[in-house]
Amino acid sequence: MLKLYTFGPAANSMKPLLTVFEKGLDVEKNRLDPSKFEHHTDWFKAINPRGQVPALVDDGKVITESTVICEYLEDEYPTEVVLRPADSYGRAQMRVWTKWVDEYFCWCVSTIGWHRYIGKMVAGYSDAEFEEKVKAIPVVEQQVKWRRAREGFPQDILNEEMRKIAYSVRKLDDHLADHEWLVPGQYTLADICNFAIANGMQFGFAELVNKEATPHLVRWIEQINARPAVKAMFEQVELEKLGPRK
Ligand SMILES: N[C@@H](CCC(=O)N[C@@H](CS)C(=O)NCC(=O)O)C(=O)O
Repeated sequence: MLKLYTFGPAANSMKPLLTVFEKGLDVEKNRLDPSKFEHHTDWFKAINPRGQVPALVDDGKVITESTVICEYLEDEYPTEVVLRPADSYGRAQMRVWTKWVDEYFCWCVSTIGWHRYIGKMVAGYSDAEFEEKVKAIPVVEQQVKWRRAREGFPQDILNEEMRKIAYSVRKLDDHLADHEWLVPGQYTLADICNFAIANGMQFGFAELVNKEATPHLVRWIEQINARPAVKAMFEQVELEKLGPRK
């Protein structure tokens, strides 16, 4: 049976979760608790040496990288629900959007998310306990991010990330003004992967994402939330609770 490791329905973890629900695949879902640093435990690093979610295990084969997992599921598990265009040009358009979310959009939103939430999450640890946890993080850049979240990100970095977020939501809204979905004519992995980052911005970044400033982006977010598979996913995989250690 397929095994999927995630933090629950948010960010990169949401991409394969949505894909699995859209396709109706039978998958064992394993939810890791980031506040317990479960993704940096030896058992999980044996699955993904980078100590990051999501990760998929298919008959002993490990697949990492959220978008790659989604494409793998499409390749290996064809279903009536098809999440990629049939033609090469359509697929190319889809991959420009998935590449953009992986390399640009996800990172600026994620840095602000770390600034707002991860600092609070690790506040309950003493310095010595925190350093012990950081030592178990395999990716140096991630160690830096955990430290910055605890100490507070420099204001110039936060300003630059907010500028990129404002640019990103404008880009999405402008495109969606003329298109129902990101790739014209079909709901695809481009929508799933961008929605995984954009959903919730109407609350967390309400000054940027709202019915007046970005009506088309809000319409697209609502349209995706109304899909039966998306509703089922949210109902079945409750939101990961982030907060100080009890
Ligand atoms: N490029 C990777 C990024 C994975 C990633 O950043 N995962 C986050 C959760 S959204 C994570 O595991 N963060 C915990 C950490 O790095 O310590 C992907 O798309 O799967």
